[in-house]
Amino acid sequence: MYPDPKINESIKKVEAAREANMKLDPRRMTADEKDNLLKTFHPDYKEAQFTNLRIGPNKGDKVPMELAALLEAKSRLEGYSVDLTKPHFDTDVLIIGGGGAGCSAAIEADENGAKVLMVTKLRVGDANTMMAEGGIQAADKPNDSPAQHFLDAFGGGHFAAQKDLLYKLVNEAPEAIQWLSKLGVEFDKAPDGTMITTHGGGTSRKRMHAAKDYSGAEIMRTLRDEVINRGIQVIDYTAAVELIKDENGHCAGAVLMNMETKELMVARAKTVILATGGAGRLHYQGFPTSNHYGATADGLILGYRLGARLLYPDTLQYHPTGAAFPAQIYGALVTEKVRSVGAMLVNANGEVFMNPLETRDVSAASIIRECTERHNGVSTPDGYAVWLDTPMIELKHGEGTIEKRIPAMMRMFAKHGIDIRKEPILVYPTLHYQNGGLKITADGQTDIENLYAAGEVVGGIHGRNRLMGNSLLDIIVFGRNAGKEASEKAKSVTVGTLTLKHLEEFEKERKDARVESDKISPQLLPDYVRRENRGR
Ligand code: MEZ
Repeated sequence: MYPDPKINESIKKVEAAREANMKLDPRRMTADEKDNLLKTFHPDYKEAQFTNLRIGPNKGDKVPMELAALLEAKSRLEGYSVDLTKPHFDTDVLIIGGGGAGCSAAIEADENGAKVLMVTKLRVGDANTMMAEGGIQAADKPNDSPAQHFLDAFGGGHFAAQKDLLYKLVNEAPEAIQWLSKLGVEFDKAPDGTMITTHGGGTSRKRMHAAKDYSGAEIMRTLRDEVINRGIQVIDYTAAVELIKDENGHCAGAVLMNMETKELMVARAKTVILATGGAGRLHYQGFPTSNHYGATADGLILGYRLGARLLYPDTLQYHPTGAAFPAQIYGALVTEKVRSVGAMLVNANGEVFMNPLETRDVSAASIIRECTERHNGVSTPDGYAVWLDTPMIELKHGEGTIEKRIPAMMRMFAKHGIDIRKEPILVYPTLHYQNGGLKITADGQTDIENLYAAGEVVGGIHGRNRLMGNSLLDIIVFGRNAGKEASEKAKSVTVGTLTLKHLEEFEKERKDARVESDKISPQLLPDYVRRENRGR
């Protein structure tokens, strides 16, 4: 039930047009139409929202203003003297981050016989992986191939993906699904035992494997259990606040901070894996986010200060369908699977204005155009939105489909009195994913020797736009890869004398570039303090 009479008037138009709309097969946009749409309406093209970095390995490059402020900020360690001579922890592989990539890395490093320490600023499993809904891609059906998967992802990412990384992603995908299945992930299956697969935006074959619409939670649950069952050492509520080098300039550990007591500790490690996830909680351009509470770009800051380059830090993903009503779930993910199983995007007049399975950047820009330039959005208490006509799903596929295929969506809206089987839902783009991040080689190593990275903190695997289901895939493929490579490398590493000299060099660079801000980073937690209450 929607309380607002104007919203209900619009619903009547959606209902009146539903039958005719269901027969439509809206054409895909041409490449030129997409380019023009993106340039005019996608947030990545709002030049005033970006700035050029003044310091560090990406000096001169364009990044979102909020990220620049953190990349150019002071170290949290300024004013502290940290004794590096008596480390509190000594390990082969230090993993920073307890999400899907971190856990996959930990499992493989443990499997390879390494001593592993995982630290996480919240709890293991508190991560964007847990929030992923619609599925994970893998070309493992007879009508599909990794080559086809590559073409879809390369085109969807505007031909900017690092080819060697994307090649690895798609070729190792079928094995990743097998690995997860063996660990205990319950993927949706047909009565004959074959995996049920669906389309996502920009896929030419049905290759999305899902566990209903809580695929990420199912994967995260399984990985977390495996980490715990193996007895891998995990320290919760402990953030990395700086990386440490040794006298050879190699990464050799991290300074850790207990999130509650603020106590500082030193972890010495032969190799380090950054698996800190994304940045949605920086709320670029004021967008709401579908991200987990901890998504504050910490890994980008830690790696950058050590001297690791970023790739495509100017490109973000706005998921086309964030919940736009009610306010309690504003920005929460409404999985793309809702469109995969048959719902169409419809404007305030009940008109279908785009093919529902365009790629994400194109879909988001198209919704923004509908609400801004074309004035065809539904007015909501928080702005504008379009309809996702969910009742179409059961009209197309029969009663019970919604409960069976997208039960989490049904529950999320039911809590607020909206029955998505009978009523459409209001959606608007929400900040969902960071396409850019730390540059890595195919063995998972950053520019800094012995510093590896995996998961959303990495840039370049997907180019300038990621397809649905390739992120759950990348945390598994590249998480495992980093765990294997870092643990293998650790066998031949002798750590030299630990140093934080790079922080002095960074501070000097700040001064020389006249960076005057007093901001400190990594941020660690979102900044939700009301401005008017500051200082009270
Ligand atoms: O890959 C994703 O971001 C994903 C599966 C999201 C979704 O729409 O469910």
